[in-house]
Amino acid sequence: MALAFVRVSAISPFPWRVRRLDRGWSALIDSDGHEARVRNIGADIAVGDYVTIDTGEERIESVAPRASALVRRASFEGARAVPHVVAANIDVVFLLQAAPSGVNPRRLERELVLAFDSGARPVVLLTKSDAVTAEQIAHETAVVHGVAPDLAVHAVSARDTATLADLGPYLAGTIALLGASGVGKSTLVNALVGSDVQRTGEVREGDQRGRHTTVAAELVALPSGGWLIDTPGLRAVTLWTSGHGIERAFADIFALSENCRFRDCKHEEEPSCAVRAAIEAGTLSVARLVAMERLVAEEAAVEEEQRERERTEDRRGFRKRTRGTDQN
Ligand SMILES: Nc1nc2c(ncn2[C@@H]2O[C@H](COP(=O)(O)OP(=O)(O)O)[C@@H](O)[C@H]2O)c(=O)[nH]1
Ligand SMILES: [Mg+2]
Ligand SMILES: [Zn+2]
Repeated sequence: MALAFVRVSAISPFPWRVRRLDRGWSALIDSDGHEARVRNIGADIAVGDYVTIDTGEERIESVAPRASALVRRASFEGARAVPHVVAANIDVVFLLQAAPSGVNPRRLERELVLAFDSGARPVVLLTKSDAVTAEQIAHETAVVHGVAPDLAVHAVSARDTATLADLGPYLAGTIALLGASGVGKSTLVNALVGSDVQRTGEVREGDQRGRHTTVAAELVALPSGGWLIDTPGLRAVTLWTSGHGIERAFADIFALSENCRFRDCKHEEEPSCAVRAAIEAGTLSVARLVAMERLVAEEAAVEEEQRERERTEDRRGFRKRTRGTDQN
């Protein structure tokens, strides 16, 4: 393993980094490449967190404030919104789209909102470039720029490592990978790391039933000194409450709506609606507007659930105080 390249500063007040989470346990790694396995008692931690542990190396004592975090909604159980921090302290989010099957603008928009909200920089990778022509790459790049004109786009192939040279500037930091199942995330991780650290679709196809497949996110050390976080099993990317992710991912629509006559224009029946005018002029697609409205609604639902939960917790807190005991 390329442990000698771990970049956590030796003088950091948080010398350990969470490499992976297992049920109730964390696998940690320090700047010297030492590994530790500690309990997660009461600690709210995520892969990528910087932490301190007790001298007995048994449990996590404290967690550094996160510089960035990729957060999605984890659970629909009982209609309760629960956040899931997929990766913490990331610099870049690679959004993978397979060039042969074509960019999925709706998925890209959704992942872009998540990436912008994380605080990290989104970068699009058109994968499996060996399987398409230069014309197809140009076309798919245009599709990406139709979603977000300023995004960096790189065509890469795990089968042609020369294409990976473009990614060099990103590889000193911590990178999270997002993309639909089968786009080539694990194959890319293996190509960048230079060994088969992640299981890929090819392996899985030959699997016998019942054989364990890893589904947990995991920090993988890069020879360049950075880190990659593959996110296997992250099929549905459901939004958590958004900061400005939606505004940034749909900056064109937000800019247009500045010119609607009414500040609270719903872009439906209102007169002098700049958004509908753009749709009629063919400069904005209805699908994109609908996609944005869906994401706005999704985020609003999470926020409403959060408010409801806070109200419930306030009531419980009040009951507790008046009774003086915690009954359950
Ligand atoms: N032609 C080609 N196929 C690729 C490339 N990268 C991945 N694949 C194939 O795509 C499939 C899915 O890859 P995998 O890495 O498991 O995707 P994941 O589900 O996103 O982790 C596998 O059959 C890979 O061999 C590539 O660069 N070129
Ligand atoms: Mg995979
Ligand atoms: Zn409008």
